[in-house]
Amino acid sequence: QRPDPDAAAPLPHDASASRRSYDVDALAEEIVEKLTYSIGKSPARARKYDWLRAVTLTVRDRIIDHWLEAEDARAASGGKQVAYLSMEFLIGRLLRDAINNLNLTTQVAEALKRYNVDLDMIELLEPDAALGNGGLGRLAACFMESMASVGVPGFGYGIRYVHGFFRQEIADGAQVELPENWLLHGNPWEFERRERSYEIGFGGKVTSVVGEPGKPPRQLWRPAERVLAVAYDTPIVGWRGAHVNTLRLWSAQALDPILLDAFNSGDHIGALVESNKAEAITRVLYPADSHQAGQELRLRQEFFFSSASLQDIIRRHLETNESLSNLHDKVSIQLNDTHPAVSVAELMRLLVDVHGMEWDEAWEITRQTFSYTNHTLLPEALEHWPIHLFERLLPRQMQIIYAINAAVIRQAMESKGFDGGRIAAISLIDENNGRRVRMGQLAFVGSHAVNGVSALHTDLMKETVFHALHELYPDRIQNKTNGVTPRRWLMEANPGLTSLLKETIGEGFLDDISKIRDVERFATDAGFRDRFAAVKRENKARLADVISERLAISVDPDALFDIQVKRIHEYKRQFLNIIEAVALYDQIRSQPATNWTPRVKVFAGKAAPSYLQAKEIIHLANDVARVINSDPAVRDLLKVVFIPNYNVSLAEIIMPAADISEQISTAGLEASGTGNMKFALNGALTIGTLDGANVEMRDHIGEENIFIFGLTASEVAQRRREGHSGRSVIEGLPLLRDALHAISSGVFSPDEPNRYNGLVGNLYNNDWWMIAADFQSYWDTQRRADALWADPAEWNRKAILNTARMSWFSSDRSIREYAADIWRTGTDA
Ligand code: NBY
Repeated sequence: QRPDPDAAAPLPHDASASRRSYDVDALAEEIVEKLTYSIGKSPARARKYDWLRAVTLTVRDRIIDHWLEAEDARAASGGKQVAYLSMEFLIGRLLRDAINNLNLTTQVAEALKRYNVDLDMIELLEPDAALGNGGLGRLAACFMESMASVGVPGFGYGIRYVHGFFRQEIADGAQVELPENWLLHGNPWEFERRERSYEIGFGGKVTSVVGEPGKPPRQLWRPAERVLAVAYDTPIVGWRGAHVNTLRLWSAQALDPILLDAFNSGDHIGALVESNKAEAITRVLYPADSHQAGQELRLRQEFFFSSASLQDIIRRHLETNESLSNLHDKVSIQLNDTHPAVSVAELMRLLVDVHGMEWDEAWEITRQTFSYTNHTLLPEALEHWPIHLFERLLPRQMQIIYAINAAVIRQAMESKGFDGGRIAAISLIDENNGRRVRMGQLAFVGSHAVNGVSALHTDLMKETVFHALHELYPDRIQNKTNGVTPRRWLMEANPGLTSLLKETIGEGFLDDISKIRDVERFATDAGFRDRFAAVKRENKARLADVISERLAISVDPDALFDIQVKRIHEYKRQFLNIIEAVALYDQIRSQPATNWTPRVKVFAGKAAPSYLQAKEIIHLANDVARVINSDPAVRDLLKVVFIPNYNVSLAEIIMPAADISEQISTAGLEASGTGNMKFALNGALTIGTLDGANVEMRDHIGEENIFIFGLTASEVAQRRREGHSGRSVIEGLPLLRDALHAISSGVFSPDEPNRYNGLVGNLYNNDWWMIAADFQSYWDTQRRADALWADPAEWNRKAILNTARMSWFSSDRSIREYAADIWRTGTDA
């Protein structure tokens, strides 16, 4: 028998001996070495993708040095670590991020130039890692980068989907979903860790085993099905290479890849059934961001990655600790929404059933270890699973949930005198809708801290969804306003602005983004304002090129770029924006003599494939675009553009190119928003409602530098209570009425005049999202923006103040707050 290489004591890592050089000669030499010996191509024969791979491997080596050091330092210190459990990590491309954070941009570009290869071109070949739907997944990616930058030792745990978020095409105006295939050319960033694999069970039975005298019987779960979770690790490097954390994604494999008995007896297909079923678990990302899929495969995904991550956390803990009784001192597990909430029950099972801990101690440790972030209050998005499905798939976890529920209810009755309605409100079981497990309640009671993602959202959590639980545990809910990483969303996405800032205020803001505020005093400096405007103009020209290449529509970079990019949802109100475009179109045609501001309205975003209204909104945007863009009467004063396949890489081009950022959700419904932050940091002025983080942005930027309109969250709630309907509003507003009439009478859909009857009818009949209610206020605010646009000095002054005052919305700040208030781990600063 050969020795097991993993069983050997780890060799000490001598950093200085293996540290790779950062100079251009060494880089150039090594890129060719990778090309030759890792890829098997000579520079003369290498194709673009070969260069990408060679550069990636060369950069990766430099990260690995830091990575191994970080691992050693971490193991030696025995300090507390964070495990960020998220079903989604919407990373995008990694090469530019890695090169930038290692400060290697000029050297790598120079090295490649020696072979006549352009770094910018190479970077564009990398596929986006689109392992997420939208804001929630992108937040997880920003948080990973910020943890590595501020020095929180963190592990991200998630799923290695073979197919990420679908690719969107627009055919005849409508969304078409195509499979995404990011692993097609292999993934040079990941390391398969065979030695880190765990068995995950499903189904089967639970039996009671009589224990020692005086001890309760032990429960033994015998799953009917078992699959293997195999780890794939990706290093995430922080700013200036200071720290490298690990993103560990799980892939599902069958324990027996082939059933030999079946195969040998001639059943070649049947021999593969099991492996197909196992591998299906990590095959594809669910593309819905606002309603629960409710399918068995989804629950399998949730349990699969939760159990694998917990088993891994426990194994790592026991490598350096005697027992699990100090688990909560050594690890903090953050649940990114309720998708990993089954972890609460699974950790209890592992502690009690597998590691023999007493229930009460296990419960204390579980609660001290977990914390939970809520990202939505929309009722249709709250996760709940039918009991029969849960019980069939996870029988032991179901028992544990009942036991937790009984204990929580008992405590609520004894300590706070809860009864009837309030017991029903806190119960982990929803008895009203065919008995379901409520994952929000489970995550809440299993955590020591629960947070919302903006101040307003956190207040609303206390008042609405978690009202009763907040009464029971008044200290548990806290706020952690979201943030975005300034490395990706300023330095990498907007190199022009970054250089201008460096020249103007020095390089300090690169290490400490709060120093960006120093640029405030240049807001009134005409010379600086012109240079700031010139950078914006260049970024707009770059976006105009993309629009021209992809859509063959020409737009003028000197027009006002008014941009709304995000998932398509009724509550985000892209419809309101489109109606405004139609109303403006009417006005331009009927009042040709007015001095209209030339505008380009840009839309992008994906609809969940089963969300029909959202798909109609996409169709409408495309129909309206086609008609307006081809009407000579508009004389290029208005263009409407829907850019297909919105993703992280496209966002990096769009965010720096906006003059206006549309953040117009129905107040009370957007938990935070993060696109709002990316736009404002890059000097766009926001038109927004008092929703999510817009409220705090107004406080930081100053109310005179942001366009706020519309009903507040409490006014929306009030109107809904009163039974608001759109009809009377619409009938009193000819501008709105005529625009809606145009839409519903087929002006934009002559091939199918009734196409938008449903969409428009909803506004008349109930106007749930307050589109009619907010229309006039929105219209007026857009015209105020037009007026300001006529004064470029004033517009640019405000834009500069936006950039100068957005630093608080860095995800570094968010992460420091999590580290201090929830995780109680250290940071560098
Ligand atoms: O999380 C978003 C919020 O809408 C946004 O306001 C916030 O800024 C952001 C980060 O906190 N929520 C979100 O993106 N949600 C999802 O993507 C999502 C994905 C899957 C499911 C539900 C929601 N699901 O149930 O499968």
